[in-house]
This record gives sequence, C-alpha cells and structure tokens, in this order.
Amino acid sequence: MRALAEAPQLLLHYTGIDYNFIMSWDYYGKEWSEIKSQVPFKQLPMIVVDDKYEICQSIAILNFIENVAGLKLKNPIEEAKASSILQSAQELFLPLNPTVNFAVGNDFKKRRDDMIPFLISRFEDLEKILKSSEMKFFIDDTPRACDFAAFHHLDLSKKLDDSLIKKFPRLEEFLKDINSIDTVKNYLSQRPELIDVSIEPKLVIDGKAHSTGTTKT
Ligand SMILES: N[C@@H](CCC(=O)N[C@@H](CS)C(=O)NCC(=O)O)C(=O)O
Repeated sequence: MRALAEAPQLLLHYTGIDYNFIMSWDYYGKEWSEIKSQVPFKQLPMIVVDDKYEICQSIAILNFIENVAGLKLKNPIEEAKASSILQSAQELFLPLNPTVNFAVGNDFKKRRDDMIPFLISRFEDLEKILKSSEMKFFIDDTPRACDFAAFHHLDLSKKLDDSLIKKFPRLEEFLKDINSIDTVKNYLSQRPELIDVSIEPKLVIDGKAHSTGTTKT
C-alpha cells in the first residue's frame, strides 16, 4: 500500500541517506501473515539499521532519520510545534490511507463521504499554521519530518477526492514546494504508481500491476 512508509522515504531521499526498500515477504522469505508476530508491534513500516536494529512506528522512524541527518530542532518550543504537526498529520492515516489503498465501489464512496468533514477540518488546521508561519514549510524554509508526513497525506487525498485540496490554496502551494525539491521529485517520479483506486487498487512496480494488500503477488 502507499501509506506510512512514504514520509520516511521522502525524508531519506531529501537527506540523501541510502536505503533499500524491501517488501516483508522478500525480507523474511515468508508471507506477512506468517511473520507478523515476529515484528515489534506487529505492523509496518519497520526500518532495519545496520542489519540489526529494528525500529517500528512511523513517527519513531521519522524521528530517528531526523536525528541521524542532524535535522532536529534545537529550540524545544519549535521542536514541540513540529512534533504536534507531525502527530496531527499522521492522524490522517486513518481512515484516509486504507480507504484509498483498499476500498472499492459503494464501500469506498461511503468511507469517502464519511471522512470528508474530518479531512476538511484537519486541512483547515494545517493551512492556518502554514499561513501564520509565513515560511515555505511548517517550521521554516527547511522541510522536516512533519512536512513530509503532511505531504504524504495531503497528496494521497487527491486520490480520494481531488477537489478537496483545491479548497486550500496554501496547502496546494506547500505540495508544489515539496514537489519541487529535486531529490524528492526524483523519488516521486519513480515510486510505484497507485492505480484503479476505488475500482481495484493496484501498485505498478517495475511495470507490473500488483493488487494492493498483505499477500505477495
Ligand atoms: N502506528 C503505526 C501504524 C502502522 C500500521 O497501521 N501499519 C499497517 C500498514 S500502513 C500494517 O502494518 N498493516 C498490516 C497489518 O496490520 O497486518 C505507525 O505509525 O507505524
């Protein structure tokens, strides 16, 4: 699925840290259902550092990458603000990401219609912060974990309903600014495309369409 591994990958590309993206079934050589119980907190994404340290929870992964890259804010107030934006952006994960990646037909429509008031409310909050910061990104002119997390969910919302983001010109400008970072643009142009949303969602990997889900295809 296109979900919580996106912001860490955007941040890794932005900071120029090398990594390999590996599907769980290729890493473990077993279906996800068979190895899920061995994974700390039984969910993905997980980053494996030095072939040894397994770090789960997307916010912890993002914090780790920021620390390694020297992107952490020194000012505790600014750091708390960035953390609150990151958490608020990540709260968009549910119900947005599973709906876009998996739901079809009337189920998709019902889920979409039910979540729109929440999305609008959270988009309003995010737009207000950006407008008040008078900076390019949420904290300053450097994109950080909170920016890439917000980017992922705002960008994914276009696949739910592409008219939503158009109500928020400052958020659209923010998406454009993130998109115009060369390393990020390069990653975005090469990542698997998510197609047939609401019909039969698939990710196109190396030219082949794979059904979204937790089984190897
Ligand atoms: N709070 C966790 C949520 C992780 C999560 O929901 N992971 C989903 C995919 S994005 C997952 O592993 N689903 C498969 C499963 O639960 O078996 C995080 O931020 O990393």
